[in-house]
Amino acid sequence: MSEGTRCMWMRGGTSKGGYFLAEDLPSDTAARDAFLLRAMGSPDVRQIDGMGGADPLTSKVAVVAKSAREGVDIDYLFLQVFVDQPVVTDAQNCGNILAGVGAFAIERGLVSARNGETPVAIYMENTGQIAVARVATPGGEAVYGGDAKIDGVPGGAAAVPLTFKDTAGSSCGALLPTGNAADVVEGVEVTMIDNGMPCVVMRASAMGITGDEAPEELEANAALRKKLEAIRLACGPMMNLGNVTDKSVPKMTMVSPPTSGGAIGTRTFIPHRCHKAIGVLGAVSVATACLTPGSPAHDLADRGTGPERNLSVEHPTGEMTVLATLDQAGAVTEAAILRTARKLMDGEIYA
Ligand code: NQM
Repeated sequence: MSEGTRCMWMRGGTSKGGYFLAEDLPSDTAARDAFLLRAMGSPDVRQIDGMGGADPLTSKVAVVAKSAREGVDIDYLFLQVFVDQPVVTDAQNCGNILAGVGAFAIERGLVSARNGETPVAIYMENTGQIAVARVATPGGEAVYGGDAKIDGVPGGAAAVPLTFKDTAGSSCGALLPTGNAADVVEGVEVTMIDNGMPCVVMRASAMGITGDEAPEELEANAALRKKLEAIRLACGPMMNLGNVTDKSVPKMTMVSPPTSGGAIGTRTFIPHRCHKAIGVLGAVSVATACLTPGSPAHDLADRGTGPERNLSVEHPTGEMTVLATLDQAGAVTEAAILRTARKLMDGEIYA
């Protein structure tokens, strides 16, 4: 029998995936990626021969190691394992899977927990930036149960507040990689923006939809998908991302007026499936577009006032609130988001 590899399966926010210590995975990238494809059961739309859930949101991996960086506890590399293609990519970050990383590091003994709550400083290798996750640790142990609720996940769990600083230009080199708040691409006005996640933001009305449609209806709209992909492929090089044909960025967010008392309505393709909610850093980038004068999102959004803004980003299964801190010039300097996470399985995987 082949040997198993130690891993933990966790829900992080509205995503789910395998959490590994870097030392438990092959150090050679090609061997690691081949292993992860087998572990998830990719490429196969059903991922029947692996752990993946046949959705990009459940085909994710966190690779975690103790950090040698000053003031940082752990290093976190996010890997997206494509469902239907033999591709494993580190070209994007993931703020949802991030929500489980602190507890995982405590469980594996990389971080000593305090009694009460433990702040874990996490270096996000994909983008070279730092996030802080506050993990509930009563009695010095990571706990998952609690009353915090996030839309897109049934029931309650322990709160995991996440704080991001200085995420502008994480992958594109600048918050607005073209230097403009708005450009016209394929005849559609868009904002190309990166405040932690490269996103193309456009009005739903400009794409011929209301923005209230269910993800399944949008995925069944072949004309919409074709138009979105044409815009995405054109935006990739303009965002310093190169040819994005086989990349999971940029994300494509169509915005509309809020319908449930929030700041903005969203429907996001990530990039070929419609997200049932919205990504964490995706929401931070879209909220930042709402705060950027000249963006097609700006005038649609209920933006509030003052140096601290609570921007409720509506999505197909509810909302995600981005708490944005602005400097005097109106630039977003810090963003905080509430997530939860849950340990589902700890054991060995055979791949
Ligand atoms: O934007 C999905 C998710 C994500 C990414 C995606 C994420 C983020 O919901 O930080 O969390 O956009 O591929 O997990």
